[in-house]
Amino acid sequence: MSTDHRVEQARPSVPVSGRHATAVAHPNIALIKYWGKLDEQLVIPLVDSLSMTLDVFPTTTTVRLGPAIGTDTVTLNGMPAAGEQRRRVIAFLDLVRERAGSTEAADVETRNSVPTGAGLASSASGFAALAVAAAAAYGLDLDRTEMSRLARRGSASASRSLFDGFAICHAGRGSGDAADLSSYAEPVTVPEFDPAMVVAMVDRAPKAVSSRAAMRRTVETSPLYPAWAESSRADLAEIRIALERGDLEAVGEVAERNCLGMHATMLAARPAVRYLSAATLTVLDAVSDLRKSGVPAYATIDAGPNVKILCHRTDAAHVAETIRGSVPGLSTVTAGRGPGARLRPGVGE
Ligand code: 2P0
Repeated sequence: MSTDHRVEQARPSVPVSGRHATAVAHPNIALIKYWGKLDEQLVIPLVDSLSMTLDVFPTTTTVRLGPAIGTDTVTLNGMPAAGEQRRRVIAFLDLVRERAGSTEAADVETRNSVPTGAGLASSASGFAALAVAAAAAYGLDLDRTEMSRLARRGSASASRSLFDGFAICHAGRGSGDAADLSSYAEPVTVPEFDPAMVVAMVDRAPKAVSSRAAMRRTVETSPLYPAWAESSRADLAEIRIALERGDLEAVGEVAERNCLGMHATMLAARPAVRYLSAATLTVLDAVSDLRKSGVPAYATIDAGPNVKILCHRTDAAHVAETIRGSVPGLSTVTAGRGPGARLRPGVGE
């Protein structure tokens, strides 16, 4: 991937006046997980991660500026945002304003089509959309690498939602500005690899422990964390080779073990962080049974009980039906590889 190409991707695709802009971003699901921070303040991961951006559950965010807006307002799905959600959005706007040399307040309106905070990557699509919309509204002209660094400051996983299909987010090295510069996302170009991801909606409720608090506790107290972080490096090297070969079975095996290892680190934290529910384990059994019956299907689970199952597109309907049959009332959504965050054409002119 040449630098030129990344720069070209980065330019806003529509003229922007700097007064308001709307962006759309999709969640991404990590096949090699990010868990643990080198720097809490700058939101810098301790480990590399690799993800697939989905083509479902978009977040749409509009950022408006203007003399009539005296103070920042944040609306999420039509309701005023409060508490930590509001604080994180305003902190992000402050960062954009500082870079743009602006003191103007903003009106931020976000619509998530996925349950917020349920381990379905709403913060990834949320901060990717906010980064693209806020940068355009405040007139920041960033290339995709810079934009991914900016989105990372909202939520590290958001840096990966800037890109179509597969993306890697680099862990930080060093400290301060050097660490900030070293941690960004970039695309992993694998045009031949086009799997399905079946999302099993085990529970739509927001998680009891935020991923931010959970990863802090894991790094600080889990004796298993260093071993997982080390093994994750080997997993990343292996999955990149498997992706290039378009080998779904090898990709799935590495992704599943990387995820289960991450959850093992959390279970060993003190006190334990457990996102896996009884229904999660039932779905894992169903995925294992699918494999025994000759269907390649592999699970990955984030900071919540929901399970995402990687499989061939041609098997997706069968996989989804089998998974729905494993837990009463469970619904599924089948995703493919999706687009990176973009300004919505025709808005912001
Ligand atoms: C990931 N997760 O790689 C991992 C796997 C959840 C499990 O990124 O603190 O919301 O805002 O950087 O990005 C969830 O953490 O955390 C996450 P912050 P984020 O997708």
